[in-house]
Amino acid sequence: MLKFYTADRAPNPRAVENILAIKGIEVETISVDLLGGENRSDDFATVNPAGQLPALQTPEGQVIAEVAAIAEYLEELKPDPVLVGSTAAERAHTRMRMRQMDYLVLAPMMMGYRHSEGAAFFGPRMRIDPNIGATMKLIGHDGLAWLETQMQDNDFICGPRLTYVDCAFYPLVSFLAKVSQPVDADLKNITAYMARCASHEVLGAKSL
Ligand SMILES: N[C@@H](CCC(=O)N[C@@H](CS)C(=O)NCC(=O)O)C(=O)O
Repeated sequence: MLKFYTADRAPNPRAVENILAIKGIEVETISVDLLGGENRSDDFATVNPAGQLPALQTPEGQVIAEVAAIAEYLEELKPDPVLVGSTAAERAHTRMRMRQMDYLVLAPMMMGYRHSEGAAFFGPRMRIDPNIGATMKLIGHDGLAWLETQMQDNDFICGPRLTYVDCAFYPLVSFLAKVSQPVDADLKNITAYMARCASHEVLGAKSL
């Protein structure tokens, strides 16, 4: 059976939880104490040397980290319902959007949080510089403003299709909205999209 290393109320693990629930894949769940720093322990480094969650261990013993890599693996394991794409073009579109979200929105917003409100928590875990928090937030906001232009008439980030990009984007942006960077109400398409995800039976099932 797959082993899923996760933590309660953590947005990146929640992305994989969403994918597992939508695809109906059963896993053995192993809870890691993220707040207490268990994910940064020597013991956990033998599971995921990057020291982060989520991580998924295959029945053969390989550990896969990174939401996008886990999503692609799960899609090959159980293609239905489709969360990457049914054609080469759809799959390319999903991968393009995930890279764009990571680079333009999610990483800068996360850095904005870590280097400001999250500085005391993350300080012992990684290099923190309070001088860059505000700029990272602005860069993340610029990314969201660009995404706004791409969301006109689109239900989801890849247009009409719900994909793993939504499974990852929604928990991270709603967590960051709560603790650090609320989504600007002027971003009407994104505001409507966030409400759509909140009412989705899986994505909106548990809050962070
Ligand atoms: N790019 C990674 C991000 C993983 C990540 O940032 N995980 C957070 C939990 S939401 C974490 O482990 N934070 C605790 C830490 O870094 O010590 C992915 O896609 O999985």
